[in-house]
Amino acid sequence: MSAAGSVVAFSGGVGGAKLALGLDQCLGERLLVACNTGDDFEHLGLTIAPDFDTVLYTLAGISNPLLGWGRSDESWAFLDTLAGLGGDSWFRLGDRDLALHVFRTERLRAGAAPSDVAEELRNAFNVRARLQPATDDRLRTIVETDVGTLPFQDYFVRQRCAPKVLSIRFDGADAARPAPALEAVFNRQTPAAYVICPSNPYLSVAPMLAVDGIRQALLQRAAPCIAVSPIVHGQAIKGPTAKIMAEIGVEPSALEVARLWADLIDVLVLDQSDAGLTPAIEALGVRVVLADTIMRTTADKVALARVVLAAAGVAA
Ligand code: FO1
Repeated sequence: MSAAGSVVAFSGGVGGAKLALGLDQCLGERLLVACNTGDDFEHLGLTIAPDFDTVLYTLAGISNPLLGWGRSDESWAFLDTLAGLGGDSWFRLGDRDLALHVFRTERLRAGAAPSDVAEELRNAFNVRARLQPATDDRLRTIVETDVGTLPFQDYFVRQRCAPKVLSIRFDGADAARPAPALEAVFNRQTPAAYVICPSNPYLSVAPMLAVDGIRQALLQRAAPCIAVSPIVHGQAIKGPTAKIMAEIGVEPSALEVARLWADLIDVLVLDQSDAGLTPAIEALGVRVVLADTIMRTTADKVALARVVLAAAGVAA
């Protein structure tokens, strides 16, 4: 990837992947997407990296349009058969998706690094942008809840985010380093911009920012960092962001997102419907750009990506 005009985007799963797709259409190989690995887990003997896979399938044009995660054109013979045997079927692995998990698990077992496997998958699926796990080191999101300590997928999928969140921690983050491709961009090249995609700030972005090398890169950035608020008019576009914010005692609003990231970002892209928050956010030293941030179509995703790139002064 040439450094000139390159953009590093940070993404969680479904919401972040939508903007990543828009950025990919604008930038192609000038884009490097760092994917959250806090959701990764071992299940049925397989290593599963849901946010990476969601971004991969989305950029490859084969994501499940209804679910946002998993593949389109999916069949469920494996899962149905497993359920019939009394096996664990709460985490829905489709037949085609399963092949990817088997491939990744085998490659890791053979000694490949997660970021090498990511590159192999990106090539296999003909994705133009570079996709990388935020870190090759083990990092796991753990949710302390009113029903006990839950690994992320137990909280998110098995218990459908129903337990009340008390706190969230990222096991392994202290020792984790950015994936090598990210470190190279941070240290040897200067990207033209950083982008924080509209992903859950607490569950999807925070695990990446908990990696010191990533947080420091943003704190000491020589290029603008543009975030898109995942909160629109007090509601999460998708998922439990607003519920979690209420549970940990902060008001679900884009203003809180700006407070959380004030020292890491230069611009917060807000939905038009949140225009009233502009003065309070700009008082934090964060410039506001208003846009239509709800992305339904590919055209919406590209349009929002163009707004983000314009805010960063990057040619699309
Ligand atoms: N999310 C669900 O809500 N239910 C599932 O059964 C589920 C299965 C699944 C399988 C593969 C994959 O890559 C992702 C999957 N997800 C599922 C999404 C996953 O839990 C993500 O961690 C969340 O969407 C948060 O980004």
